[in-house]
Amino acid sequence: MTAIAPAQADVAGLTQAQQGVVTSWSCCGQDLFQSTTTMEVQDCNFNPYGCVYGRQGPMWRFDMSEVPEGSQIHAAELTFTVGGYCTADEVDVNLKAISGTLSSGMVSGIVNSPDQSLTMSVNWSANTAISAAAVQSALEMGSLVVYMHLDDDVCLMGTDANLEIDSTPPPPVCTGDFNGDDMVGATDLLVLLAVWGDCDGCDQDISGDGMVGADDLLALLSAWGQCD
Ligand SMILES: [Ca+2]
Ligand SMILES: [Ca+2]
Repeated sequence: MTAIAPAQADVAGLTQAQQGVVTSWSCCGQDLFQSTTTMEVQDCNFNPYGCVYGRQGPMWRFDMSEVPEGSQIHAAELTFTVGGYCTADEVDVNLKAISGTLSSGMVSGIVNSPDQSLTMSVNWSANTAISAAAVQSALEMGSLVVYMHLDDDVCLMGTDANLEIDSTPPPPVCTGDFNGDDMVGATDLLVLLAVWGDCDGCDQDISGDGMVGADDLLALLSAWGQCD
């Protein structure tokens, strides 16, 4: 008797899909997100109302599309590296799951109602565990946004963020097993034949061409028997 191997956990770094600077105080411009690859300080401090650098912070969007749909997130770790000496003892970090592309219109939601908010000590670099639940909901939404609220501009220069997650992919799907009995057999064949023809989005459309036909029948027959 063969023991069933446990599902392998994958540890992977996520890709930064967007990065930029947020200005979220009214005297520097309301809730503005500006994409930048350099994380340079904007000229907010020249504002006649006396705004200072601390009214800005970097924001990143991490794309979850590399993680298979249906994966279980076990743990996640956020790491910051700082380009120059960071004189801020602590930074506030907000995390929020979003769908679509990060824009100025999303900033106030990320600032005011994050999925998770935490405080980190930052000096050159820092890392912390973050909520697996927040990352799980990001997997469903498409992206996780990380917002770092700074007290000091020095931290902003060259700041970078990395997100590493530990997840287990969903169990493999057994092609052609439509009734879920862990084998491909006569019942599945009848299910397929019953929806023969145009069938957009059907499970029985194995080839994904919008119809159930000969290609799907061949795929079912080639998977005939016990599922792997
Ligand atoms: Ca079956
Ligand atoms: Ca088909």
